[in-house]
Amino acid sequence: MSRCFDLARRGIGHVSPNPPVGAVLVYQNRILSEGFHKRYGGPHAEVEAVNNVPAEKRHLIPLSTLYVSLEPCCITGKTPPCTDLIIREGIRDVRISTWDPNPAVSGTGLDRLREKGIQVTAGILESEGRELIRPFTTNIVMHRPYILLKWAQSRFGYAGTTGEQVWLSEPDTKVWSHSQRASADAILVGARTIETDNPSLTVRDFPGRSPLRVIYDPNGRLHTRYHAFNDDGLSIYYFSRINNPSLTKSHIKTYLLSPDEDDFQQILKVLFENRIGILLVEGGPSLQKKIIETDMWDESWVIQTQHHLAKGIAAPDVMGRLITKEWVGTDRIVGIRRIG
Ligand code: AOF
Ligand code: ZN
Repeated sequence: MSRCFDLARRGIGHVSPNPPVGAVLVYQNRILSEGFHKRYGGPHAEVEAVNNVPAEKRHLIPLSTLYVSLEPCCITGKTPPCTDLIIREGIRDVRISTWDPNPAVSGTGLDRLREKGIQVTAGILESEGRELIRPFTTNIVMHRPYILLKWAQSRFGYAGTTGEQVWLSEPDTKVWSHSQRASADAILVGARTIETDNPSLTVRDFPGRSPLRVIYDPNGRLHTRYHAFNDDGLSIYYFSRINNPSLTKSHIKTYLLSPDEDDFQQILKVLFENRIGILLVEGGPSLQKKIIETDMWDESWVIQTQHHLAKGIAAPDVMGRLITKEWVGTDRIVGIRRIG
């Protein structure tokens, strides 16, 4: 099962808003084949594992045990049900980590297998299996993207100064930041961050795809000369309360925010409808503080630097459960999860 998790992780950054899933076929305590869900809309892990069995060993499939990190699906989505494949291949022993939170599958996938007399074992390394699909579970249950907040702060808790870019973290931390960008489907920043930092919001220092860019400019101040609006083939979603004529470009999708509903809620709704499973909010501090106040976040990643900045804009303050602490040079990166 641990191997299934390792395989599943290779899909992170490519499968959302589907869950990352890994599968291993084992014959007489040896791995016969492996597979993982590689891209959204692509074959599921079980299909990959079965397809990866060499032709001369296909007769061993019915004698093998299938390990999967997630309950096999029993629905026709973009791909056919994995339960049908398992039954067709004559596999008699299926072991999973955790059930699928998708209400269309949840428990029914396992029932389908059991009805056919297949031996099913569930709950292997379950907490790790559940952890792996956490963003997917939030998407399915809460009908919104999984929300990550990230900021850097000085040793005195300041995030920057008004109207002027201050680089707080170590150069090596940029690699970590870009790896985090690569695992998100979209990245959101407010207008002030665009004006102050003029970020590109792409993944450059890490191998991976760049997320879709989401720009929140309630008062319609921005223009297309900022890097974030570059036409580099990636979608850009622009949210504003007013129509901004300087941003009418074919590669920019503009959404007018209604005064009747909270701006962030409206943004989340549009993003979720557009299959954004993981949203990274990189700034600025006032947008992040607002999000924290409304409790609409899942994880905060704080880069605690040694920078001496002692005035300016206070970094957000967040309460939650500490999940990780890691060092990049003299920067300490702290991951905090919202409780509840
Ligand atoms: C599995 N194995 O590797 C994954 C599963 O649209 P589809 O056909 O890709 O189906 C998506 C649903 O399938 C998704 O919502 C989740 O319930 C399940 N994901 N299931 O058996 C896999 N990725
Ligand atoms: Zn499936």
